Amino acid sequence: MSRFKFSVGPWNVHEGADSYGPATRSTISFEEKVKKFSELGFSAVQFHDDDAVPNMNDLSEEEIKEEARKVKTILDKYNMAAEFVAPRLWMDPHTIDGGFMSTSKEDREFAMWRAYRSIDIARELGCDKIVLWLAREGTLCAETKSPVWATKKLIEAIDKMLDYDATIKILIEPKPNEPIDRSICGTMGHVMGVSAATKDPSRVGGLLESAHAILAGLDPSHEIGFGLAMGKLWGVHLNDQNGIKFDQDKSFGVENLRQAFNQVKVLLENNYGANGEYVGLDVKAMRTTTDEDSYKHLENSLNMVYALEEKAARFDYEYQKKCVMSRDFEGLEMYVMELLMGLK
Ligand code: XUL
Ligand code: MN
Repeated sequence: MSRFKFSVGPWNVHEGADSYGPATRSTISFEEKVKKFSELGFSAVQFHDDDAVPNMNDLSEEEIKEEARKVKTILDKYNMAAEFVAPRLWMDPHTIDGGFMSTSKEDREFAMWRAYRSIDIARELGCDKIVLWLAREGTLCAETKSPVWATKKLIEAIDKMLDYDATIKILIEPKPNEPIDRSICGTMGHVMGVSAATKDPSRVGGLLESAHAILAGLDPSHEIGFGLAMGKLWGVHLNDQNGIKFDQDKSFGVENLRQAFNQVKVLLENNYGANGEYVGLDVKAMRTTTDEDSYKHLENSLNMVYALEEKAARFDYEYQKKCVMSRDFEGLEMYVMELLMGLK
């Protein structure tokens, strides 16, 4: 039995299209995905605003809420919660140069409209978390905007969201790059700095994705640990990433087992989930994956977490203490490797 509750987004079961090629799998309906997620052992769904309400730009505020209520009915049918809503600002023609930090005032206003609507949708779905993955919020051409101005615009935008709803929580999901060149809020440290600068830091925290930390050249378990130490790790996206290249969203633990083990270990040691936080799996199937295997990467990732929870439960803290006292770090390192290889 896992100590965690798991969540997943509809985008984690996708058709396989990427920048270099078209789809390789057929489309699965939202309801079918939710049904399968629940069968696999997930207890919550994550949403972008337009995952819940497609074509929302064409709808009135009331119509958007009405559509969201229909989605809530589907969630209820399968006994699934909604974890968060994230405004998908990077796909829209209004946000070609970013959203909250766009150089266009009109586009910044559009970004706020989507943020407010995301809060409305979250409320209809019964959740109090908004995730900001700040895609396109930065510079492609460094001289186009001041990083000082852009950082302040982000803080301003978050303050407006906090004003709009007195109990909503904002989780920034930091990423150092992709699809833009230089981002404004690249690590958990940045997230904590931005949080502290808002009008209510107690409602602004972070969601750490393993791959994003790796893209920043950092160890995800330390990013997780930093967020936990600040009491502000309110979500995680576990996955894996083979080095500093394009965003891969690989199944959890398949590239770096020791790093994956340490993520699970630090979450367990700090009782992550005690306040209702979920372990999200932001993983994507490979393009070569067939229709029949559309969910295999999710099953594999769940099984990796379960297996690593078992390994963490068997971790010998007495031996660890002994090794640390005698500075036998070589011994401790080999112990971890043997534990992970099944030799212990
Ligand atoms: C992008 C990413 C997103 C966010 C949600 O790298 O991780 O899927 O998790 O917007
Ligand atoms: Mn993510």
